[in-house]
Amino acid sequence: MKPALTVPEPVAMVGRRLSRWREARLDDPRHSDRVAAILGALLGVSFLVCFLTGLLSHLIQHPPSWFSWTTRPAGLYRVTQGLHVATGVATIPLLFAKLWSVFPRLFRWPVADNALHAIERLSLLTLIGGSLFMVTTGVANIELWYPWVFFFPAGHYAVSFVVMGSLVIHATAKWATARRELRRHPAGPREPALSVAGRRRFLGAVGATSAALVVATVGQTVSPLRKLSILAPRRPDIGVQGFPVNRTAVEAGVTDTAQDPGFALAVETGGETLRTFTLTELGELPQRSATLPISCVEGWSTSQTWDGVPVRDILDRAGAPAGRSVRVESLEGGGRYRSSDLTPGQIDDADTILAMRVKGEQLHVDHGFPLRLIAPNRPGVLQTKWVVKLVVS
Ligand SMILES: Nc1nc2c(c(=O)[nH]1)N[C@H]1C(S)=C(S)[C@@H](COP(=O)(O)O)O[C@H]1N2
Ligand SMILES: [Mo]
Repeated sequence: MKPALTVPEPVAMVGRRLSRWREARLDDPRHSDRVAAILGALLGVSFLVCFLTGLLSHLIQHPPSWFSWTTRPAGLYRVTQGLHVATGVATIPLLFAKLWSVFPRLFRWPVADNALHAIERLSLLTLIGGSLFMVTTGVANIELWYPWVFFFPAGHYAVSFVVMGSLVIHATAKWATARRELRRHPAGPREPALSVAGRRRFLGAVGATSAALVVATVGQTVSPLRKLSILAPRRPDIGVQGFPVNRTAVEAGVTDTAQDPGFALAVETGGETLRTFTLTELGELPQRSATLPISCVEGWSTSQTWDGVPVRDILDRAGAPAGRSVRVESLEGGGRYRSSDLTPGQIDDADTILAMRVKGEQLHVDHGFPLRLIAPNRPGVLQTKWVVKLVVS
């Protein structure tokens, strides 16, 4: 076929040499079409699960008008976000194995056969670059390390679309070859027994690395595996009152205000205070006990038994109009997580409470004393601590 591009002879010569080097590599079973196809299929599944669970998490935290998130099952978000982090972690060895396996293929001559082929090859740049960006920022976030100038969720979210777009182009281009490779008999006539063994050893090692990484992190949310969770920074059973704290009262600058004896919760609407409740008054209202998880977007979670007053009852007693959404505000002066919103549907769930106690003890100030919002099926970032105000819209 005629090359699409004409280039000076010295460049073409280097190109041809690289091409020969590549052909020699491709005889190795670890660089074969079959390995590329198997790793590609596994990556396709892990990317898709990771993307969909991530998209869901984004929609729950920034709901557009057409989206509303249910309160039941109470632990659903814990599962979807656990899957998001676990598939992301499992992707890392698969991704590096795939890059290593197909590396010789990047050097082909001519670089592209036609314009369409050139676009497909260019999309590899955004696919590879974007994927590396996703796993690096994701891991840094799980490990509580934020060396970035940009806001992590916004960057991570935006680049996920670049990656998925490039992945669609790549999967379309490779579909026929991958299908053929995945369908043919594993030890087909074209492959000597030795290469089958080499290929299997390679894939086995990659799979084992993925599994080991998942086991070493998933204990942050799957409690029975917590002792194996050596790569996760938090264990669900370690922290004040026996569970983790992300942001302490000192960090949030609320140590004094949270422990002020004159503390009172206010219910407001349209800039007007409908009613205030002292802690004694709240303690005298009918209490509700609920066993609910905190499910942090970073992949750790912990289930606890909380006691407090349903938000619905507080609003009713304040004479607030029903069917409105409510902004829950913290004593914390600034910070991204100083408030969160409740929809009418979420307020109607009797387990949406302002908790004063956990495990039968008074809440520790690091866990949100005097009041913390806890509600079913909600990302941790929306379980506002040190609640001082309910603003009815
Ligand atoms: N006011 C306030 N509430 C907050 C936060 C915060 O930074 N400020 N952090 C949130 C996050 S990210 C999580 S996961 C849960 C649990 O965090 P904790 O471990 O700090 O209690 O509380 C949420 N509530
Ligand atoms: Mo969180």
